[in-house]
Amino acid sequence: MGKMEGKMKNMKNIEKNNCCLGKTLKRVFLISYFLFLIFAFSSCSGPQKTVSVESDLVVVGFSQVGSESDWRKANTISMQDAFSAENGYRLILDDAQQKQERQITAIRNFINQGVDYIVLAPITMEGWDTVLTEAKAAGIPVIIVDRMVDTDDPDIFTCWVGSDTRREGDTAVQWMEKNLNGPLRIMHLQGNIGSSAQAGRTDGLDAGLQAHPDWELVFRAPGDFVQAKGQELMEEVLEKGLDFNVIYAENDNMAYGAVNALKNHDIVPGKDVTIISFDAAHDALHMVLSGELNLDVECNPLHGPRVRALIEQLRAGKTPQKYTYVDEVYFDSENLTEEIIAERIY
Ligand code: GZL
Repeated sequence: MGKMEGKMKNMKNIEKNNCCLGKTLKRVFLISYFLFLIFAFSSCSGPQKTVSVESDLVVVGFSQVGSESDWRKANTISMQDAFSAENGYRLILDDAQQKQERQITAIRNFINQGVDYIVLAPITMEGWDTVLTEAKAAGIPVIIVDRMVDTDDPDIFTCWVGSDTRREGDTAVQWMEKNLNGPLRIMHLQGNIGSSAQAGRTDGLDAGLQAHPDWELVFRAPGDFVQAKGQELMEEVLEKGLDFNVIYAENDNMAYGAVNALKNHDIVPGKDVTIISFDAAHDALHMVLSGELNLDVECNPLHGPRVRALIEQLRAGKTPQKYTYVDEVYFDSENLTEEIIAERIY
């Protein structure tokens, strides 16, 4: 074989070897690339949730009234924050859209699902004995939050946390006695009829009417704690030409509606007519500062941490206090500042 041929053959051998080497390297690259992809995708899904992680969470079924007001929305957020997965809970939230029958159905669903705890914000006081007895028979503790249930058997629920709405009504009447002179002609916007929130605030006003012969109730109707209904009732009173100088609105959202109607009739809210409200939600407190509302009695919705504390006592085998009332204040132009509003959560 001549030198050239020899060189050519060597060249070919080198080429062949290079070619094999190239194929080998390509194969190694492809295999390692696929191995990389498999690892990457399997690890980026994060820690694999196993059933045991889910089943470690304490399951709380929460039957909520609805989303009718600023208060209710703040209450729901407070419950969701308190019963988060990070805190070791899974919250099943049911919004009853203001219907008791939906709450009763939700509680039965919670029983069938075998939740660990049931929390009920009852839209009205009556009508809970049957379904809460079923929950008790299923061995599921029931915590009542916010409004009260009316029952002959208080053992059908474990404990309650909420506001003393009669005290709220009395606070409003005391403020009226101190700050309003002369005959009062009162227009009364009530919340959900039959709810303990409405009953307490109405009873407070009725006690004031009883004690003051120069206080007259010129109009009373349920606005269901809803802004649109508050405005509608205010329009009705204005169209009837009723003579009033005080509006007693059982929550801020109905007060917002009344203020809108007054403005539509060139009546200056808080000046031409005194406006009393309840809840002390953020927007309402700004209206107290601006003078559109004259008094706002606080009703604190931040029950999430309170209900969680009760459940954690139960989980620790302790017996919580049967009834826990939250402390509340009132706001008017004398005691309210922007700083106070800025510090408040809702
Ligand atoms: C009060 C709560 C009431 C609020 C309203 O405890 O039940 O329901 O005052 C809400 O704003 O709709």
